[in-house]
Amino acid sequence: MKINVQNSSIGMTAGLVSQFPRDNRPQIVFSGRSNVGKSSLINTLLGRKNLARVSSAPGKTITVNFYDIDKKIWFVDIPGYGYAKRDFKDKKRWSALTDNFLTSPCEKRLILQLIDMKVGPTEDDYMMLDWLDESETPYVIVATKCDKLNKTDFNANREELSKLGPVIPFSSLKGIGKDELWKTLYEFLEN
Ligand SMILES: Nc1nc2c(ncn2[C@@H]2O[C@H](COP(=O)(O)OP(=O)(O)OP(=O)(O)O)[C@@H](O)[C@H]2O)c(=O)[nH]1
Ligand SMILES: [Mg+2]
Repeated sequence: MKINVQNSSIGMTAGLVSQFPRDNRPQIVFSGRSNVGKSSLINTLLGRKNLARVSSAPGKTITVNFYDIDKKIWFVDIPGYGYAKRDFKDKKRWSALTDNFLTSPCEKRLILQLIDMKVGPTEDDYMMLDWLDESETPYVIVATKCDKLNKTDFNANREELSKLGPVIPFSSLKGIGKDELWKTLYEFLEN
């Protein structure tokens, strides 16, 4: 598969299950707590400045955003979890929408589980990883904002995270990890 990332656009912004696309395109899903760097990661992978909105107000939107990548795959930005200021009603809406998405049928779906490399895994991250293990959904851990760590902490935290699954350190700020992540995505898509 050859993907022309230049040919990408916002495909669908789904606030309701009925708005999810029903086709058999492979999906690359970006999951993680609010503010972990999901939108920045999507923009960096696509070499775009602002396709995915980088927010100054975290956790605002509760939609599943589908980015159409060269009419071949979907990049799926699911709403971030663990946003403290969200009220009960919004938390319910969040879990209903994301549960429905993650359990919706798809022939080929890889979850990129984003974990802030400096903060380390949160309770919510562990819950998500447990769910991924139990449901046998393939995933790769992307350790975001890796530019914030010195070499010693970088190595120590990579080691810790690798106990949870395959890890790719990433920095949208510095462009670190972009090639390695694309390589992993191609391997997934071609197998
Ligand atoms: N130092 C550093 N900061 C980053 C990096 N990636 C993102 N950020 C910053 O982290 C903040 C959140 O980034 P977003 O990409 O909007 O994160 P998000 O997970 O999409 O956030 P929500 O959609 O609001 O949940 C922004 O202030 C970014 O500038 C990175 O690689 N390094
Ligand atoms: Mg975002």
